[in-house]
Amino acid sequence: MTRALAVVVTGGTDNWSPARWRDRFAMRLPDRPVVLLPDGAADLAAITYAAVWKPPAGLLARLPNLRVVFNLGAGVDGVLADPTLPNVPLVRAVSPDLTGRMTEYVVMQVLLHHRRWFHLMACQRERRWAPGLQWAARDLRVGVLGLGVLGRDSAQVLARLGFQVAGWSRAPQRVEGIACFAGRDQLDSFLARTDILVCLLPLTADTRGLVDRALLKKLARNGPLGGPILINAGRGGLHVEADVIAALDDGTLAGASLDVFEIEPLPLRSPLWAHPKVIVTPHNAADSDADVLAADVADQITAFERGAALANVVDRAIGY
Ligand code: NDP
Ligand code: OXD
Repeated sequence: MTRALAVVVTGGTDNWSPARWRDRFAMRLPDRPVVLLPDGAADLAAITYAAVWKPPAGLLARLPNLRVVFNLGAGVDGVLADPTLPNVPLVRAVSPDLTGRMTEYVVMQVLLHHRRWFHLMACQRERRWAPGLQWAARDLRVGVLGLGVLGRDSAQVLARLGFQVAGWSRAPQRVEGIACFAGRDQLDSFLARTDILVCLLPLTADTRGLVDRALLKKLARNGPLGGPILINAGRGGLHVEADVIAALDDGTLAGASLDVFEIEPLPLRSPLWAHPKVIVTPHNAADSDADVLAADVADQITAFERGAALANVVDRAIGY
């Protein structure tokens, strides 16, 4: 058996150009074939590993000797949505590089709202010298939905900056300096003490549509920002976009930073593009780095073939 690696990267340019990923893997795994799929001429029976980003449904099922699927992002909702996904271990991306990038994004967005970026930019456009009131970080309560690899790091860095930080997870957690809430029973208390809601949950059957109008109404309304703020860098399916827009329009939300959307790319017709209270970014809060991930996957393959257990294997029953 040749033990080839298939690279399946769909629909990307720039960072997600398929050839770019194929080249990085070929550099890291010089002793084995690295093939870019779909490729009509490829020997599918020789493929034992697949490194994937948004693989077309049904493609992985055509690899009869597949042993491991490595997802090139942290979120696996797209891969798990394929009903024909072979029953082999699914490994997701976890790396300090990815975590650091997400923490940069979350901290940047929290600071933009905290330091009144919309107000300052409006003043600059109008040549108006109007510093206004600026409160301290300790006056703001940030709540992070999802206290996993990414949420925990963002929460801890925000806490070090002085914000009052809480996190919400499925199972109870202990994170130093963070007020930890868990499960649906504690969700309302978590929301009631939150001025800025950061969403870093995986998209699962349990979390889809969680951030809806009813949830947004439960956020704190007595903070210094004039209303709560939503930052979603998890997945677009976590929020109900029509509810978010309605909440922005009627003042339930004072602002939002959205990196992920129900439909991506965000359709041109979406009012979010030009909404005066919204910062839109194109699902690049934390890009996967091809050099870092190719090295991580190559290391995992080497260790796996020596008999070691794979790290960061997804629990398919719970969906993350
Ligand atoms: P993890 O799996 O490490 O953490 C997930 C967290 O969510 C855990 O704390 C988990 O709880 C919690 N959670 C899951 N389901 C529930 C639930 N039903 N109720 C309460 N809490 C729940 O994931 P990561 O931190 O690595 O990544 C999070 C997500 O970020 C990814 O799934 C992906 O969608 C998104 N992402 C977005 C990127 C972007 O560029 N926009 C880049 C990278 C990731 P528990 O601790 O109890 O298990
Ligand atoms: C990821 C992502 O899941 O980029 O890593 O969204």
